[in-house]
Amino acid sequence: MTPRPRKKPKIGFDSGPVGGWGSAKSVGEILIREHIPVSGPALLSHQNKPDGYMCVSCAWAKPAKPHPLEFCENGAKATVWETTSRRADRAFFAAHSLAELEGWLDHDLEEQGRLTHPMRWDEATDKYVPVSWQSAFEEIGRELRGIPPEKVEFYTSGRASLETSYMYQLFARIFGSNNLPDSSNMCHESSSVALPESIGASVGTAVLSDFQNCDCIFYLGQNVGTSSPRLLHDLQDAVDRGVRIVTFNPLREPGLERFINPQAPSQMLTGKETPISSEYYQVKNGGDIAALFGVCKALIEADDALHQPGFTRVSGSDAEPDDPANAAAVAFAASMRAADRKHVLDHDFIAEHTSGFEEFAAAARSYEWRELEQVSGLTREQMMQAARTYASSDAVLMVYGMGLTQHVMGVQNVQMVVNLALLRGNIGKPGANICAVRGHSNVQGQRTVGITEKPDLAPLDKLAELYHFDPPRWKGHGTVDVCKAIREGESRAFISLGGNFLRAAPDTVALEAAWRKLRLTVQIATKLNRSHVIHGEIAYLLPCLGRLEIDTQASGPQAVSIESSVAHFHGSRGRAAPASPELLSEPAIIAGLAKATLAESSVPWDRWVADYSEIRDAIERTYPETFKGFNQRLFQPGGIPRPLPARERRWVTPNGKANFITPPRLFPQFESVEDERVLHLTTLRSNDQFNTTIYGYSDRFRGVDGTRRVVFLNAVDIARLGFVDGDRVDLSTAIEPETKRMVSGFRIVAYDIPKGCCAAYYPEANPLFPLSHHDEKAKTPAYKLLPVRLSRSETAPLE
Ligand SMILES: Nc1nc2c(c(=O)[nH]1)N[C@H]1C(S)=C(S)[C@@H](COP(=O)(O)OP(=O)(O)OC[C@H]3O[C@@H](n4cnc5c(=O)[nH]c(N)nc54)[C@H](O)[C@@H]3O)O[C@H]1N2
Ligand SMILES: Nc1nc2c(c(=O)[nH]1)N[C@H]1C(S)=C(S)[C@@H](COP(=O)(O)OP(=O)(O)OC[C@H]3O[C@@H](n4cnc5c(=O)[nH]c(N)nc54)[C@H](O)[C@@H]3O)O[C@H]1N2
Ligand SMILES: [Mo]
Repeated sequence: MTPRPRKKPKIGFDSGPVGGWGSAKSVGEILIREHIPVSGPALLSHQNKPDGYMCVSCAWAKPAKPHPLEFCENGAKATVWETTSRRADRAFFAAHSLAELEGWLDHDLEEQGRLTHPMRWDEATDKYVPVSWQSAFEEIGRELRGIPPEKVEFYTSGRASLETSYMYQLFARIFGSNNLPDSSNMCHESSSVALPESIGASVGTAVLSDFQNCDCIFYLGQNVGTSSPRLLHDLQDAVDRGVRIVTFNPLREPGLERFINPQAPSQMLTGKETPISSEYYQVKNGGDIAALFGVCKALIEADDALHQPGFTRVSGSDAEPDDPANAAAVAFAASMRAADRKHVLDHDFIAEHTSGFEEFAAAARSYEWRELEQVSGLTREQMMQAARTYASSDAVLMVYGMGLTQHVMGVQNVQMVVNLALLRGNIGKPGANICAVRGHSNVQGQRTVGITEKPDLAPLDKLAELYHFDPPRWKGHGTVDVCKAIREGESRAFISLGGNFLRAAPDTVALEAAWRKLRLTVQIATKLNRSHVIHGEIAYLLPCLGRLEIDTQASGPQAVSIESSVAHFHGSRGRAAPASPELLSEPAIIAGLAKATLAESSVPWDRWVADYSEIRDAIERTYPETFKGFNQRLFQPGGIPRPLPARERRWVTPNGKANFITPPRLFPQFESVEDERVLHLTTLRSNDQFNTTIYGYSDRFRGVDGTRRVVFLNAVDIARLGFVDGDRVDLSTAIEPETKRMVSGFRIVAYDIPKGCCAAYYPEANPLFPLSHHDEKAKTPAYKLLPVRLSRSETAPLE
């Protein structure tokens, strides 16, 4: 099937609330478009149920007592996308050369449907041609044996199960490589670096019941309506209990404003909306450290005032007694006293559990409000108001997503959230915890079973003991290191367990050029994407079963498992018929590759594939405490909770304390910062995509239909820069001037976004991001803040 013609773009319409009839209609449309048989909707009734399958979209918690239909619009789309009746089969590949497919858009490639046969690229015809699994494994094994292990990359995207991921890391390590980059390197790596330093936990500490026990939620940089819509139910229930939701986001995201539950008939019929955020602070892109410092400053200074006789003055540097803002802080302190609160801060908690408070408090006091206002884009009164709400709440939950992690100062963003929580003991008590909303449905779990490039995070001694080999001890490549190694010609082979690395990673143009020089690319995938169309000298495309499909092995139908965003493990049993009889499961493919590659190993690969409960036993042997009773408890309603010491206020940090960590500055240092024509770009997901999988062109929440080549700008900036709404512009990177990075033909859309900021969709904007533009410590690409310039476009519209 050649790409379908597209509708004319429509921009600027009002979508109505998130959920509601718009959501129901959108699910109906995709069911029809993907030719889903009538059994499709029946399949959905098993989604996220204790005995069913775990959704392949986001990682949000699966409740013990699910709703009759425990899925959302985007979960339904993901299910439909995987169970489509369309096929990218032998006939499709016989009809299209890869040179031709290179000209296709992301949507058009995946829209061809499920891959059906193992394929090898044929140089003579420039086409993928069918091969047998056996010959594929043999040639890949032969090639890998000829390449030094440190030059082979074993990438994973966060969907593969715990069982598959455990086998994959074991294969890589027995082969001799710690090059185990993961999509997590582009996602929550900032949390994985920040949280251990701050509270001795590698993941968030929140569980589902915290949403029932909190009285306030701080909600930062996460787009719930699109990225984890089922979490809206928990927010809606919280709002109904009177919980206040304080949101920090540069864009006014409809999902954070109002919601109609599409599964509640009374709400659908009456149109009754629940307002979500009670306070909405449109912080500038990258302004969160300053905003949170403002909130902390207000709290600390009010607390200082409470401890002064008569408290007439706050202690901040710019707070004079007759300053009206000093009066506000004093009034804040007075209101705390009137409410019978002796302190604004929880001094007992700080003394018993934390370290670093004095340094942090001194930094907060010393910032001038003017500077905090300028960097955050918020007013002093807004930061004071957020502080008052915070101080008058007893259990505050901190929820955040990519808006905080994908930054040059992403680790410090996360640590600022923890600092704020620590001021009032808001960690490790019911309703008060840190909730890092994860992306992919098993991205958190992959790390839990050893997918990591950092040898100190993998149980290497245990693996050595169980499997009698000497695991590599050197530090492997994360995502940014891989891109660098490929560009420098150091990597020779890239094995990809899911994902669309070329489109997901930064600096697309340079990476695509270097990618073609790889000796070997092996893609284990369900659907065709650009990382398959561009390829190495020897290239394989290995199609696998999806999680929704029935996976029958020698011992019968198999189940797999995943870890949710709130650190619970869940079993998952596929229910749909496989897309093709030629497909192998991911564990079978990993075993096939391992057996063909490794001269010898004591791993019983075939036994594991015959019965996945044996892999789970092996996981339990490797991590006895975390996975205690794994097989027995696999389908326990609500999942198996993972032990997290920080939840019990046991801090597994070097000093045994929860640490206040003071960011060295408020904002990254960019050379271009003084140039008024430079805007700060953030990149977004539309409501009609899952990462680089573009379901369609309708981002109805933001009123954009029929195109993705848009740049959202404040109306004042549009006029200031001499443009009008609807103009076509080119965007170019305003740092690292030696290489010109540009994307062209983007349409300006006036939007409610702070002045000086702009936003565009990912992955279309990825060519703009230099590889070096990443978090200083975690190396997470800084996709949420890039200085750019806009110029009038000479390019014809490329929708
Ligand atoms: N439907 C759907 N669901 C998904 C995905 C998908 O693509 N589609 N992807 C999955 C994956 S892998 C992930 S990681 C998650 C991603 O889910 P999210 O964490 O929600 O990530 P994004 O959608 O990239 O953007 C998050 C929000 O951050 C805001 N933001 C941007 N810059 C800043 C900033 O500087 N400060 C603050 N405070 N906010 C900012 C944006 O306006 C946006 O609302 O979703 C998962 N779920
Ligand atoms: N500018 C910018 N760039 C970003 C981001 C951003 O916010 N802004 N976000 C980053 C983040 S958080 C992430 S996680 C990445 C992810 O980005 P992607 O690499 O796009 O992640 P996936 O959704 O895993 O990849 C989609 C592909 O996975 C394959 N697939 C689907 N299901 C399965 C399966 O069951 N098994 C296997 N083996 N393959 C399957 C399909 O072939 C599909 O084409 O992008 C990152 N890139
Ligand atoms: Mo992600």
